[in-house]
Amino acid sequence: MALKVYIDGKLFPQDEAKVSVFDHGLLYGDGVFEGIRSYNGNVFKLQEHIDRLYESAKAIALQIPINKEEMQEALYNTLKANNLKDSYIRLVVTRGVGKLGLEHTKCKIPSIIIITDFIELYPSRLYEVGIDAVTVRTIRNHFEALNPRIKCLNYMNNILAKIESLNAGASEAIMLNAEGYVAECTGENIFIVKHGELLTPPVNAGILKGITRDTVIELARKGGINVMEELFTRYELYTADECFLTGTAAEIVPVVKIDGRVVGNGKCGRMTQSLLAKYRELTRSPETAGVATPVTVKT
Ligand code: PXG
Repeated sequence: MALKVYIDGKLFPQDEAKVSVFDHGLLYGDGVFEGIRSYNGNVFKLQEHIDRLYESAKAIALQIPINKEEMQEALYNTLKANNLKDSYIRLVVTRGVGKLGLEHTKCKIPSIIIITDFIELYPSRLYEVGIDAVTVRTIRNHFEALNPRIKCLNYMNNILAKIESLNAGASEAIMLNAEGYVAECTGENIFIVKHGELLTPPVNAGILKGITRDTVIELARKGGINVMEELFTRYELYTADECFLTGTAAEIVPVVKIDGRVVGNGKCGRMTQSLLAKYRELTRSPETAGVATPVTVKT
């Protein structure tokens, strides 16, 4: 069955879900988005994702034409129309249709797009054997140029980094900031473990304030683990006991090699394993999985 896609208040079969070539989202990457997951009908951290979407929009002076409650309702209706319980949800707000030229005021009405799709899970082996990452030359956008806290439609900075890592034969790129401190990966935040403590770059390192990152910090602290949000360099990466990445799609992925240096014992570390188990429990148990979809959906 064809998926139905929400565009500006209406649902379209996926083949007919189209936007104008004059939309500034396409022409300039002018817009914002969120990537969200639902687990067994529960949308995980929905309020946090919606809040971040509206803050990203505010930061680029884009006024979303519907309020947060209406956005939530539109999202649920789209999930319901597609009968999806475990899904990947993409909320997109573009600047809308305008004339050629950068002036955002030429675009009168922002467009809202909601895609709900089957989630393509990462191979389970990846969570056991881990991934190989490299640090790349492409630095993360400087916060004074384009603050990485804004989850905007222009991902070229991240794509260039990803290309570098793939060319180097590694599956993920670790991006540094303009000062040479570790920032984040192309679509995930980064953590290291050293002497039983967790270390992750602070938001002012110039990163996206990941919702999975925040969840992992909370889970770790609840479990009595000391978590530090501090700047660190490649040296700390190379000498870490464990390293893992966090993101909505990937959840928690172990990194076992960085720039050819084996991390820890070269396998998924114990703290990574335990946090992944806790994260899975949190997302998959109905009491903690967040907002339940107020609709009946098929398994
Ligand atoms: N950093 C960057 C640059 C990201 O794009 C994260 C960190 C992790 O944030 P969350 O809030 O997910 O823990 C991201 C997230 C997509 C897609 O469709 C992208 C992300 C998440 C889900 C889907 O490309 N990026």
